Amino acid sequence: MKTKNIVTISASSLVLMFAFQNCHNSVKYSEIPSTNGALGAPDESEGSGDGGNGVSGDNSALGGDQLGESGQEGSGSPEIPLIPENPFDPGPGISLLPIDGEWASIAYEDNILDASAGDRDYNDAVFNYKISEQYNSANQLVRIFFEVRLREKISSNDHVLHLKLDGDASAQFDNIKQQSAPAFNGSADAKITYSDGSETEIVDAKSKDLIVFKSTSNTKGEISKITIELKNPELNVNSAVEKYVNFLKYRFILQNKGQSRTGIDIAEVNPSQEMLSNGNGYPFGFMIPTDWQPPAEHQLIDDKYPSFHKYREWLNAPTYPIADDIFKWYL
Ligand SMILES: [Ca+2]
Ligand SMILES: [Ca+2]
Repeated sequence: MKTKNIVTISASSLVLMFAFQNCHNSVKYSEIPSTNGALGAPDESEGSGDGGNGVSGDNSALGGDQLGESGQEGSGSPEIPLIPENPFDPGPGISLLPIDGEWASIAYEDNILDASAGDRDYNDAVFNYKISEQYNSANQLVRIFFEVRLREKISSNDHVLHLKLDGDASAQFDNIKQQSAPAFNGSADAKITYSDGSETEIVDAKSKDLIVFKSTSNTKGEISKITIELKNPELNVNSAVEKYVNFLKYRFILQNKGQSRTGIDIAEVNPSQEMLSNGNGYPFGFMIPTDWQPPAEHQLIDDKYPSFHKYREWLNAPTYPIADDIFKWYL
């Protein structure tokens, strides 16, 4: 059973918009101005798991709002169909990452063969992304939508961005042994639509290599869209529709084309030493739940974000519960 941690931030005009918990009990969240709160503020009582019926009703209404808004106005969430194609979901609920109309980000330092993690400007490849999970009326996950945008690329290297759904990238990348939870149970088909209009359809996509970006050269600003159609919704039942997507299920891996047998995970999904530099403990990639502004070329991230060291130190020696400010270094 999933649970959510909701952390109230004192002395702040911002409202906590999403929170989640992974198997290590770490919590990461985003603060979005309350005026932007299309979903409304989370209820602190939510997530205890003992109020399933009430929470379900609440999310039904939520899903309807999101469908209408995004379907008619294209307000930014991935392409949630206004009339669901699945005959079993007349009143679907939607879980989002981050909130409707916003972007989250993943940022990479692209030379993982450099044990010191290079110049640590984390602008080598930066992507925005958003995820929607669509649930049917039985709270079964039926469809997942992604939009991924290349936000920045300041590197002489070219890259491929991969998405792995089964939590195991070890067959493709020699440096990745760490496994993570699969994105869903059962099988699914996928369709990827690239900015040039071309499409790739992938049958039984769960264990396959989904190429989200074929190249980061001259593709800044381009958007790839991915649709995952689950074949076994009955194996993916939540006690209630989650308001917030757990991004840890979706493993985006950057490949430096010049280092084809190595991959770079974000540290949240792969918290092992595989993704921390040997000399100083900097991660090679991380997630930010906002549209993040990376440092300038060759600017050390600590110079632009002086609190980054708190996050880095935590990655190198995780302790629980996590102090509130650890994941707020980017604000
Ligand atoms: Ca760099
Ligand atoms: Ca750079």
